[in-house]
Amino acid sequence: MLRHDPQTKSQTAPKGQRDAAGQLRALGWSDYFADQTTSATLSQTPPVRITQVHRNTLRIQGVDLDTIIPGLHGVTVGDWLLFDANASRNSQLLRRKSLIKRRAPGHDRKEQLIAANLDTAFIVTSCNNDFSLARLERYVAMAHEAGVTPVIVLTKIDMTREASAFAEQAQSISPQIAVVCLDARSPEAIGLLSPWCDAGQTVAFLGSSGVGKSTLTNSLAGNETISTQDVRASDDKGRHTTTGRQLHILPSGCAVLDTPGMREIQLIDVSVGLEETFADLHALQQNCRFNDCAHNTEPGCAVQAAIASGAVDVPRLQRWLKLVAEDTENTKFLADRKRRDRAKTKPEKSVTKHSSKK
Ligand SMILES: Nc1nc2c(ncn2[C@@H]2O[C@H](COP(=O)(O)OP(=O)(O)OP(=O)(O)O)[C@@H](O)[C@H]2O)c(=O)[nH]1
Ligand SMILES: [Mg+2]
Ligand SMILES: [Zn+2]
Repeated sequence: MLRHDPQTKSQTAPKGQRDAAGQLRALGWSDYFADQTTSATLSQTPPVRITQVHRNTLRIQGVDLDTIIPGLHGVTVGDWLLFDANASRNSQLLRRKSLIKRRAPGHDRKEQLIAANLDTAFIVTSCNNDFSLARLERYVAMAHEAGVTPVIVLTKIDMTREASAFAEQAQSISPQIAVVCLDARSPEAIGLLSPWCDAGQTVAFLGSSGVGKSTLTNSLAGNETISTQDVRASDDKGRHTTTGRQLHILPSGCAVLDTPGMREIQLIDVSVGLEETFADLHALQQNCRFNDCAHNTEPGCAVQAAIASGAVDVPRLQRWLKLVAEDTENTKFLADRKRRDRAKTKPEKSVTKHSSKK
């Protein structure tokens, strides 16, 4: 089994093997994935990570391997496959450590997988017109639901005198979430993000267009290979410069996902993430007299009592109720559609999910 054990490896492993372990670790391989495999499986189907997803193809990277293969259904950037070089469709998807998804834009409310196996989501916004507490809360709920650590990154502090006011607002979402303020172009940015960027970690930059996600990726990579573009001066909106998701494997051994600015993040399947993001309101709700209390005019409503005492921030309550309603509706719609589709058609062949040791 290709387990990660740096000390034993560096003392006992032959050079070739050590290099292989080092390469895998830089791609984000860890015991979590190794424990799903055996030496026999690994020798026939080596682990590869999906580092780019295109319409009909995937880019995969592994030990001494960096290639393009035909697309597979049901996978996303960051996924690990046990790669079958003879028939890539037979590759097996390793169980994910985390998965971030949203409701895709458009009327059919499909689920869109954004990224798998992230450790940290840097939720990026700028200290300007892009800043929106409601949007930050959406991202935080998505990250919590996925089991990914959310970190709020406020960029463009060099263009405002109000950085600390923006930071204070962002911190109001939860005292547990780290809020980092920086100039994405400055060398200091690397140090400020370094607590989350150790070797073997996978981090992603998420946020609207123009907030500095690619600039930060370039800063971490130590070069300027990814294109960036000025935002519109009139309203601070970006120009959707990055168009695809790409996992960059840095020489330091951290995997960094740069993503295109998302115009809309509709929540789906994030009830647990919302409970965690709005833990205070969720706890209060437990004390309402009725289980289905709408926190409106019902007698014995603990939330209304807290509003009366000044303990609850009313706009925050309104945002929470809106997100819970949206999540419930999208999740129900998708579940109903999946049920209808299952009744109508045979499922499309998708990559095999690898769930047990062989
Ligand atoms: N002054 C200043 N400019 C910044 C900062 N961060 C980003 N920029 C600039 O903002 C513009 C947009 O940055 P990008 O990195 O392209 O933004 P993005 O989030 O990748 O945008 P999309 O790829 O469109 O999603 C570029 O001109 C950057 O140089 C910052 O902290 N301070
Ligand atoms: Mg970009
Ligand atoms: Zn209530």
